[in-house]
Amino acid sequence: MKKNNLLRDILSAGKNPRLPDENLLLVLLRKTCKILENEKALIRPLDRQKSPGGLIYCRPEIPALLVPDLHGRSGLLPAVLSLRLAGEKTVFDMIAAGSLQVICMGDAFHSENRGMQRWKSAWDEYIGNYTEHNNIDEEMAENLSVLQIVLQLKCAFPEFFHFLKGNHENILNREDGGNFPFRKFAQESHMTLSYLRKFYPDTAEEIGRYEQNLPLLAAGSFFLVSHSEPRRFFSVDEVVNYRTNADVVFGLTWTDNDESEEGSVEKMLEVFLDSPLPRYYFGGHRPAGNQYSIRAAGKFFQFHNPSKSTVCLLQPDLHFNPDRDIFDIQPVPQRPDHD
Ligand SMILES: [Mn+2]
Repeated sequence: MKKNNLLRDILSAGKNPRLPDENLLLVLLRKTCKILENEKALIRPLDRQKSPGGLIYCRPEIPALLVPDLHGRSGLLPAVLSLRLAGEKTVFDMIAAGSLQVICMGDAFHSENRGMQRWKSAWDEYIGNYTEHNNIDEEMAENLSVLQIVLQLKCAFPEFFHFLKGNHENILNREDGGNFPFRKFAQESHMTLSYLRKFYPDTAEEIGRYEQNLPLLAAGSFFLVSHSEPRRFFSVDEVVNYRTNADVVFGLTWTDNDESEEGSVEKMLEVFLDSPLPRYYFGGHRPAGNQYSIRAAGKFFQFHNPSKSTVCLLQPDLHFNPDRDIFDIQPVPQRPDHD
């Protein structure tokens, strides 16, 4: 797809999320899996089975833009792509030119508080085996639009767009490999899966395959990024071999606030990185303060405010300054919220 058409497509999916065509989604999922299963060892070291491992290296010479948990917010990535950094090119043009990389911190699916009322109404639809399905349709239109945008970006710019696995990347409701079903206002995981089984019968398995191929940890020159704070210290070898180590998947996607073993962040920064600049670790997962929370003795910056569009820009060779580098962008207008 031509770059201009791709951007137009993404902006329109963000503004008006629709249930995508199943065949289109399957083509995108299979293409993305092929990319993820063949990422270069230089940027994604291979595990013992010769599959790309859980660690992805960012390009050290260009800035990295971190995007927190998406949770069905279809307007967030389009707003990121439309952003003009330093009043010049848009993020989309910079990714296309290879002068910027975007790293998403996981959790594409499931509106949370924003969709509380809708989840409650969707529960009745689920009980009725989705003979009625307006509410769940609306929820899934957002989730699948976000997924489609992520897949389109990964296919178009495989080396400049990365999406890390979050705890919500568990479409098949697995209770193994460090995964657990998600439940908040209803049985969100079960409802999502049974919706796909009914209306997109071939899609769930392919999303499952895609999710299992996502990396867990991104490393730049002076920073690390994962969905949640590390539960304990994980070595390079453990992270690379995550496909056969449930503890790593669980420990980098599910850690609650104050559940991280003391010193984990500091030790990982020391072992994974080699930079003269002060090193920092970034994550999302749990809603964090107004703009960001600081944990791990000032070394872990958590930013994820579901009612804001907060991003973080990390420039090479520039000392990280949270008040300058973590900022809100203008969201693209979306359908009205439900609570
Ligand atoms: Mn999460």
